[in-house]
Amino acid sequence: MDTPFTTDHGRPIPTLHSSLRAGARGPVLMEDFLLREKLFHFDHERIPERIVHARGTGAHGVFECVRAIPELTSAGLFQKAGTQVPVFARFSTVAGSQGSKDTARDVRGFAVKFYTDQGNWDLVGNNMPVFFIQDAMKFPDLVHAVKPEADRGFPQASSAHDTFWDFISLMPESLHMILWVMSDRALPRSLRMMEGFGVHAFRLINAAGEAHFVKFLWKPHLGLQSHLWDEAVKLAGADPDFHRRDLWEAIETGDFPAWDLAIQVLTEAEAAALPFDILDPTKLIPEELVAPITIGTMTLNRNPDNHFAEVEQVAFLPSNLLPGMDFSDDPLLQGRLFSYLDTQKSRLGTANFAQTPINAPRCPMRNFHADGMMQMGRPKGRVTYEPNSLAPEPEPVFPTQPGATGSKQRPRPFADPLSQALMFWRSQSLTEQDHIVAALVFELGKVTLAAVRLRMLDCLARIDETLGGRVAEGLGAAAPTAAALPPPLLSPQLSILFRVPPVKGRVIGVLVSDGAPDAELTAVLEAAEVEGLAVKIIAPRIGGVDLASGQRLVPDLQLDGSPSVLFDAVALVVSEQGARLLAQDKAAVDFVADAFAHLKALAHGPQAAALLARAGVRPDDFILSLPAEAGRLAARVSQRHWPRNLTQTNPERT
Ligand code: HDE
Repeated sequence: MDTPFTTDHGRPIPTLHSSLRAGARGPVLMEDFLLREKLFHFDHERIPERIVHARGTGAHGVFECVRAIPELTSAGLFQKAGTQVPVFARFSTVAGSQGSKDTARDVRGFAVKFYTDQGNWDLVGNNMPVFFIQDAMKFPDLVHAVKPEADRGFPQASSAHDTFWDFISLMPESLHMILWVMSDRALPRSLRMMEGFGVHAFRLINAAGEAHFVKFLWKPHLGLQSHLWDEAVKLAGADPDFHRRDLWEAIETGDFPAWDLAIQVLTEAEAAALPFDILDPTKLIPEELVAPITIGTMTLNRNPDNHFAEVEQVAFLPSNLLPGMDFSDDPLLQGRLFSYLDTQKSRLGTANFAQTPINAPRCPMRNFHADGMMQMGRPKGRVTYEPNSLAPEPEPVFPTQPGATGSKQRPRPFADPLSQALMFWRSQSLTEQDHIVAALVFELGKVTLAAVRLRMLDCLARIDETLGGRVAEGLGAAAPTAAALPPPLLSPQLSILFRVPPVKGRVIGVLVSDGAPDAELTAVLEAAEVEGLAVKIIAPRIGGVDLASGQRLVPDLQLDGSPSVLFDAVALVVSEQGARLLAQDKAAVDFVADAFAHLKALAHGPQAAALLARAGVRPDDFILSLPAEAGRLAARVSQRHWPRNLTQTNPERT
């Protein structure tokens, strides 16, 4: 760097390693303003973390309108296909604090700031289409219930504890969301492989002033994929930063993640004909009822320069809409409209937070807001009021559309909390149902208050007796009974396993040893290249191994600290002697045994027999041989071999 070090005020200074002292062993002098400035700044480095969504990561990118919708909205962004605007996206977990793990069972925040020439549009959504509650009044209660319990300060980043389930068991409206959170959607394989949802109904207004209800959906180009619970738990230890690293590395290597933005559009009459209230954020509109229309694509292509300045300081406001968009009267959304402004002031410390570079609009901004702490602008002129006769009036650009407002009241919750919970449950594959049951058994097993457990079982049985019965069985409790609900609409789109995801963006982990056959390695590398997959080479020592040809191979990772949960599929490229040695190495045996237990595709040459035997690997369709079946390994990298799942055949369980 050419720029010399300076004080915060620009005075050049040398790099300093010691303070100014009265003699070599004497006290530090108060005159040492350089020490004072350095410590002063350090002592003030922290700002309050977000109350929820504290742990996040983000990236810059571009959004392109791919389908103009002037018939629906007058927003400039959607007038012409091909219009591009910069975006910043932040993904987060909800419950944990900033230093918690990435792979917690949790909802993921999916917030996008679009910097348009009509100002910033913030679409502040989640990776699930519904929410726990219907009314902002209950939000502090929900968050207090899921956060560490007030007296003991734990558990961190976990809903598996008494207060959460106590609250949930008394809130029937939360049951639909609970099934989502207990499903594999709460364990995304990658932030790049999850959907996003605006959750609330919004309104789009066209130039003629006509309004439509709209729901926003993000669809990942890499498809939907999830971790197994056991992987998520192990990853929390092996790499608590798994998701942020995955996103960072994908962008660094030019493998830019992308999502389509789609809308579900309804006229007010169509919305009124839905079997539930469109203003109810605990309900989704099945894609089978209203097909999503793709209107744009977001590509994330640049990592932040500075995590604090960008990811920490980005301040989303659901109230940031474009002209041609409007809120609905969803009471949860209404509550968010003022809550986020409060949060930003308390986190960023000043009403001028919108002037920070990550938050500032990229279009001209003009109003008569004046002064305040940390004012960065220097507006010119003597006029900061209106009406005035000394400076031109600003044009009104954001006429508010009339909503469907009624008389003032505190109404009862939206009706029917159960039928969409049943739709979600019945639309899952058997494997996914197993996972939901296992998650509920795990979480409720952590609940120490028997009355809460029973109340929760009762809630589950009211959704579906089989669901309640299976969870009761897992807990060793009596099966609850309840009246059956009418059969629901089935929505296969709600199942992750309904579709086979594409293979792009996945990683093969190749465990190598000394004397490993070059041909096997080449076969894996070539197959990966054909499919556009990343490959990580793992060796017992980071210094490398000598292949059979004598060529030195330096790995990406050392075996200790690189368990197979980091990869989507694995290959064992080892010599016979290497396999025998690795069979004595716990990390290697776990590497193979975990890949097998996590139902992954695994390819190996004949020399790997000793290691396979030690790890308990049995042949099946996803155990492939090298070099011949390297292509099949690559083709199966985004899938799991569910029939291998022991829980389905374990006689103790059936
Ligand atoms: Fe938030 N929410 N929220 N929320 N939310 C925050 O705002 C709040 C809700 C969501 O990456 C906070 O800037 C209330 C629904 C995301 O910076 C806070 C209510 C949905 C993020 C806040 C809700 C969300 C937040 C904390 C009920 C999905 C992270 C820091 C009325 C549609 C944004 C901050 C980021 C963050 C309040 C409900 C999503 C405390 C009062 C529903 C993705 O202001």
